[in-house]
Amino acid sequence: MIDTAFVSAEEQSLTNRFIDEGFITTPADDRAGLDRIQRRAAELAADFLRLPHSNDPQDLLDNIHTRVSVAELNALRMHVITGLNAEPWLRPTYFRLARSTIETIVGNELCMQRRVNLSIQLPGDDSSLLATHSDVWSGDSPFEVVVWVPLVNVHRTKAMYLLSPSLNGEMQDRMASLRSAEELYKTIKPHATFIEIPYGHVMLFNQTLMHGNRVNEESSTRWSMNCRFKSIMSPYADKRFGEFFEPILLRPATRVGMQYKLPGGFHG
Ligand SMILES: O=C(O)CCC(=O)C(=O)O
Ligand SMILES: [Fe+2]
Repeated sequence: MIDTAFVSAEEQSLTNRFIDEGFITTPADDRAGLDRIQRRAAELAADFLRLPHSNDPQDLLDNIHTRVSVAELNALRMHVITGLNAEPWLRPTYFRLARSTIETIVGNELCMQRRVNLSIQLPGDDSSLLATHSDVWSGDSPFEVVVWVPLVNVHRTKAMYLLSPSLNGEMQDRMASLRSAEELYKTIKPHATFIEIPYGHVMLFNQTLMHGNRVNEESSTRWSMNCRFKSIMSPYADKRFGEFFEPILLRPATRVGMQYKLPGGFHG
């Protein structure tokens, strides 16, 4: 057991939340940065739909289902996320939204996913759902966390669900006897929470826990972004250093150590 005398009361409280609940929601560290991302997403969506730029980006995003069909949705999503990832400020800004929480939960020598992802879920649309999963099942390392950022208010089925850490192991053990993704969802449903997050807040969650989404039964559209972070020196799975992940913070002592060569004649 780690001696808790080495962490502040605030860090200990975040640690307990992450371990016990599997997620932390908190106000964005950089609200102006979040507003900039939201505004740019709305501009890109308006460009795709040949609409004038709105001075109420959140309203445009929430009500995009009145302007786009399910058939056009993926093209819209690709246009917006390609445009956002093309902004040199996107990733540093995204990091700043949750920097203090990432540093407490993950560390301060960090890799970040190279491309930030975007989900758009129109009310009633079953074409872009993510069935119950853990990211670790598809090549992510259990040392990674996800920073998940809604661009609109999310609650109930407009949000994503996460299984409680206290039940994840037991549910994984039961999986072998289940026949379908839907059966898995039905099994975990009583223990899964749809995480309500108001715009302006961000979430960091444990992606080793089962999670996913359902048909959005609310009356407005969900827009959310997600991006993975891990400690540079922690083990990698299929999502490789330099391909999927890029170092964003490496401390000078580590750089010195990585570059150091013993003088000739020494055999370390
Ligand atoms: O946004 C969602 O509903 C699910 C996101 C997800 O699976 C992830 O970020 O790993
Ligand atoms: Fe996931």
